[in-house]
Amino acid sequence: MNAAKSDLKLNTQLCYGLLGLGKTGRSTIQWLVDHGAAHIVGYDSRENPPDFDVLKQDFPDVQLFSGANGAAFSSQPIDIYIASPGMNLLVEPQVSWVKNKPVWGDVELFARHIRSHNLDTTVIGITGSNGKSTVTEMTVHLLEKAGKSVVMAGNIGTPVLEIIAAGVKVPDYIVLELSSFQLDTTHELELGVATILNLSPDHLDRHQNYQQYGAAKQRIFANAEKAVVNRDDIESCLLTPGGLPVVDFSLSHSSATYFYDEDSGDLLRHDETLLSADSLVVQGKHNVANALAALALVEQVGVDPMSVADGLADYSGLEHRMTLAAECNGVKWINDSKATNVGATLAAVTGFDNGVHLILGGQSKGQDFSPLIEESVLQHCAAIYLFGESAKEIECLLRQQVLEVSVYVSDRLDDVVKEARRLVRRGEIVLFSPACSSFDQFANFEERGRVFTEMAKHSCLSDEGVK
Ligand code: UMA
Ligand code: ADP
Repeated sequence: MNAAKSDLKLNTQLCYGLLGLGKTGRSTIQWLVDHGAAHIVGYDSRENPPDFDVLKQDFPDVQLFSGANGAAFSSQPIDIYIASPGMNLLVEPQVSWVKNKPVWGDVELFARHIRSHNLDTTVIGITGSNGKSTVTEMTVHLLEKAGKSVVMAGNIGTPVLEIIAAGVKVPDYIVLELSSFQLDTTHELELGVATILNLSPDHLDRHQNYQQYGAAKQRIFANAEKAVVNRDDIESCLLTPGGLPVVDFSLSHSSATYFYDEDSGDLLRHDETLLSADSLVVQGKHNVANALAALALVEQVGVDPMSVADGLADYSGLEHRMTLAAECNGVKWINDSKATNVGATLAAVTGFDNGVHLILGGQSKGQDFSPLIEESVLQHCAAIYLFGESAKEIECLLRQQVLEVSVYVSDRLDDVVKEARRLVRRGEIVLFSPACSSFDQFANFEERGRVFTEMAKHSCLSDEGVK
């Protein structure tokens, strides 16, 4: 049941305790200050969080603590904690601090503001294990094509409070990409339409178990008016509550409203052709599913999909997701560094026929890698290269069976790239789709993708290597 509007107004007399002082923490402090909060304190578990000095200078009235100064922070008279998504609330000392206290995220402040101020906008919420950013951008693209004003925010990169800052015009639509971490601390978000695009294991180092991860995602429907459902993904389908008006999409079930007809190569709404899959710039079947999802989402918020569908042909995709890094001597080098879980890598590998030289590795996040070594996946691969923290674990799994693919292991990405260059043959593909997060060796997946792209280009500049 929704809280009364009057209860959703910011209580400026309370003490707000911010957990995490990254992008989200900073934008939350700014927003709370702008809206008259009298008492704000903040903490980051990192000894020296990025731009800490600048933050202190910009907000001299906000008490900020970091690293070992947690005890001083937690002794403040905090009424409500506002947690950044990167802050793990299941470990000490955070778990003790927040016990018996309300915990919100920036999305909760956003939701309360929209409702208590009756802002005239429709909010669309997108979550899922993979495809969130792509579907978020595609949805924005379609709404813009329909002539609407639209802004996107959330996990895609812009903290949600920045888009409702004082003086910023409220758009017709707000498209939010929401992570499980953000949903975990969100309670009152009203959405015109919500979707869980798919569900596969991810972030199991941060959620108690897979069920809790799914439960976090399911919170997206708490106050949603409508839903979009992926008919091909039983797990996310099961998380969608009955009783919501649903539009579904599928790559394999022609009974779904939005369907990809493999015979004709067209994306359909029932029997009507919307556009041809060939006209999409973004590659792979999973991106056809993403396009269907975006079309279903805009239909659910009152836009005629027929009149805007061809707009998807201009959508060129995000970097580090199945991006062509280099091409030479008949070999394509693909950068899919954003594949930070097994589900994303499965979609990438199985999207090719065969001859894939697959590079995997990084931080495991507690994942089970066994789906990657199924015969149905390995049949697409010519060789597998493993690097980084999880290399040994994946290697041990692979070596449990008789392999027809060669396996090469090194701690270092440059070593495995050199080996791939030596082994790859004309007509084959080098696919960098690591299935792991990047933090063991890189600042983030973007840096990892840039490093791989440089290595791929360098390999191409050299004459030797590809036969
Ligand atoms: N951290 C600490 N101690 C703290 C706070 C953070 O060590 O006290 C670490 C975290 O473990 C993390 C980093 O600092 O490694 C940043 O965490 P944060 O919560 O401060 O991050 P922000 O800079 O505020 O960015 C967050 C989202 N980050 C995370 O969820 C980790 C961004 O999603 C999001 O774009 C941004 O808010 C705006 O909403 C990034 C992300 O990696 C892209 N998301 C994960 C994913 O997509 O897999 C969920
Ligand atoms: P997210 O924001 O959920 O991480 P992205 O659109 O950034 O999703 O894509 C992340 C990774 O998942 C990329 O490797 C991409 O190729 C892959 N991917 C994108 N859409 C899907 C999908 N529908 N199913 C499986 N993998 C996908």
